[in-house]
Amino acid sequence: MKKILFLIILISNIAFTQGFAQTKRSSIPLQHGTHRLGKRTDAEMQKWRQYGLGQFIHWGVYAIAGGHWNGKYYPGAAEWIRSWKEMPDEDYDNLYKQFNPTAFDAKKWAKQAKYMGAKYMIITTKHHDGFCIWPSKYTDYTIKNTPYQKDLLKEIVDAYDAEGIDVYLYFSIIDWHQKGYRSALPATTEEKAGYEEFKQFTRNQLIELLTNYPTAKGLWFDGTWDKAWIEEAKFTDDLETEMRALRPGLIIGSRFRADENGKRHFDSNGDLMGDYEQGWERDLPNSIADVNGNDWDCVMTIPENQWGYHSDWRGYVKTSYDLIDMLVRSVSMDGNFVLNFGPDGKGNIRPEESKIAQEMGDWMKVNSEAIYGCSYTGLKKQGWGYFTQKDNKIYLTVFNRPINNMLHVEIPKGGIKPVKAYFLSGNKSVDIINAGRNKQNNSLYNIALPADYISGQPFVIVLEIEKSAEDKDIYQQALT
Ligand code: JFZ
Repeated sequence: MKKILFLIILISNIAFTQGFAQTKRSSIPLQHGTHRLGKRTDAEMQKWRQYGLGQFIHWGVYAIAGGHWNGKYYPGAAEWIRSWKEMPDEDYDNLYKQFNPTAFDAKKWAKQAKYMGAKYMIITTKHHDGFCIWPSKYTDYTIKNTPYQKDLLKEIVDAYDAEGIDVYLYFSIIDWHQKGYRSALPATTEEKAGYEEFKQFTRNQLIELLTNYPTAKGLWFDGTWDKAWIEEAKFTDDLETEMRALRPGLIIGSRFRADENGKRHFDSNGDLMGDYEQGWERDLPNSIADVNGNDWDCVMTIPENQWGYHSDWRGYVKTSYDLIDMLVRSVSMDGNFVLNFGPDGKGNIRPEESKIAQEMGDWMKVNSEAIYGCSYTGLKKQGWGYFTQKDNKIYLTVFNRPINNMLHVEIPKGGIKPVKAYFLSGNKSVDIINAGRNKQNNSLYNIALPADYISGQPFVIVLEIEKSAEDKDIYQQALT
């Protein structure tokens, strides 16, 4: 009897937890939907969640053109220049013969990224143009056939590994150089055969990358919006299974494949496909509600829409404080923030980017405790900045200092209570003023900044908390 009772409890517990994870799942039966419901809990993904800050690097032969051809300025994103009418395909496809990045120093890049505070990096192994920065044996259009010859990818992976920065491989499914590649469904028998070859080629390259660069932690896919690729739900699903079997722990975002109904990122049941949401591109969620409890990262450019090297940045160029704001904002909503760099054709990181890396690193040196391993607090967002949290410490990163020097904090009743507050830098303590309760009986506090405190940059106040029992002395709740 006891055993049966135990079993009933066990089963209902499982049903409850599974049911919880499945609340969003409707009953559409899918063969090629998500492989998993709910968040990954393994060590690799836990580590991913702690990164906070990452670096993206877009580097390829487009860096030689640098957003210009025949003296003309290309207004698009530099890495797309091959698609510009002013740039003949033939000219572009011969650029690799000049690719000789003599100033390239992977260790220097990795050291700079380390100083900036990046915990992971994403490198373009092959962008839409099809040029491979590793000596792929499946095509001649690679670094091996440039004057440089050496394996750039290996140099980069080794250098970042040495700095303890996890490497992720960007891979574009779009490949303008590959004969069989099509963006829309192939019509003729010949085209169909060509596309089959292209699929095999793509699979071979991915297996090659995973085999030859075994320390890479994951793949960052791009160019998967083509109709032709979307229609390949079975092939892409099988390929995902194969890659994951080859490399347990591998991390792949939601931008790899579509389900059998052509749904991308989220399958027909609304469930996330892949390990984290990969749709925040030069864009951030407004509030925690927008991320639906999923893991996510935001990839961001310093200028407007330039990923590869463009020698002439026009329009607004973000400052390090703009970017630090986005970083803290991302972490405050359980996301990672990834900042893009586009080195030039010689392998130099441009001065504007180096300056940003330096300034962000200077800030991180003092304040990274409010970033690494931190997560969403559940507290109501306030106008002065962002909350992040790790264990019993809540970090208040202040971007907009209130005119009355009071940092307002609202704590839901019966959960936690503040114990002390102090500056993260220098530990100087600050007063916590009890500001009563609001209509919902939440506790209100004002953290009082010293009026004579001056800071030229965003700063962090630590608020230590402890668990508090349900309050007995609450006022009668207002009736509405
Ligand atoms: C893609 C590429 O075309 C671009 O060159 C760059 O590599 C970037 C990181 O990725 O561009 C995109 C892809 C997706 C979106 C926007 C631009 N999106 O989902 O909004």
